[in-house]
Amino acid sequence: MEQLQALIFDVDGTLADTERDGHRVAFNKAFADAGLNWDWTVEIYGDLLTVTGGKERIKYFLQRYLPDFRPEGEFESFVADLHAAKTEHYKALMVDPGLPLRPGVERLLREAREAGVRLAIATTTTPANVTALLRNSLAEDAEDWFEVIAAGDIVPAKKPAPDIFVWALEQLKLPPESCMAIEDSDNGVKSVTGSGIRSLLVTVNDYTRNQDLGDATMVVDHLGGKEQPCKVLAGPDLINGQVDLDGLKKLHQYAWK
Ligand code: XBP
Ligand code: MG
Repeated sequence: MEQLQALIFDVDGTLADTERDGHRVAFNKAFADAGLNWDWTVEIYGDLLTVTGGKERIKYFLQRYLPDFRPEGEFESFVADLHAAKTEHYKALMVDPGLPLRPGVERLLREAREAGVRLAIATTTTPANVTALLRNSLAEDAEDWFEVIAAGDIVPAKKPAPDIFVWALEQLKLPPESCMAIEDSDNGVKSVTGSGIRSLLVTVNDYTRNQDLGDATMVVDHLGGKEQPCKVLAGPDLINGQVDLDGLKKLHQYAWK
């Protein structure tokens, strides 16, 4: 049985609840700047989240909601430019007003660091967005906490494809048996499972709590803490109100028994 050597975190929806009040707002600001009367409401955005990747999400939106739309210039550069503008807005939102990390995230990251458990990120979002979130919501040097930051277009296929987790494992030089993934969504669960990682903790949020998270080892509402105990929504109840390193080590054994 391999010991737990590394935790690989998803970002959006896992480290922080970035979608509704972060990415969605940034997209709408970029649309307004471009003179487009597109409004991604909280509800529409919930549908659009079935597609990961901001550029891919814009294309999905057009195909599904505005199939006759034709930009003036070349389509791919129109999407790329719109997405680049959105990223600038997102980075600004991470500074003002900023977004808090989800309950228990900082506590668990600090505990893992102190115990020498290696940390990595595997996310579909643009690398600059990861930097903005980590620096403004965790610590100025928080990027250095993660040995590997696997993000965005670094791989050809985004979640639910396994590419981003496979790439993170390759950079860590670790087998799937030594790692646990922490995710928030069905696309993330499929990506993790496809990479061969079987230890999978899911922390749901408003957009993902009703998704099919079948292959997760355990599902919780958040990582919890003394003041804000978490609830186990599926899987073995190996924690007492908060997800800590001891609980994750038990979960890892359970996943690979
Ligand atoms: C979530 C995503 C990203 C973000 C938007 O990534 O699918 O596309 O919604 O970010 P994850 P970009 O849950 O894997 O962290 O616009 O930069 O893609
Ligand atoms: Mg996510």
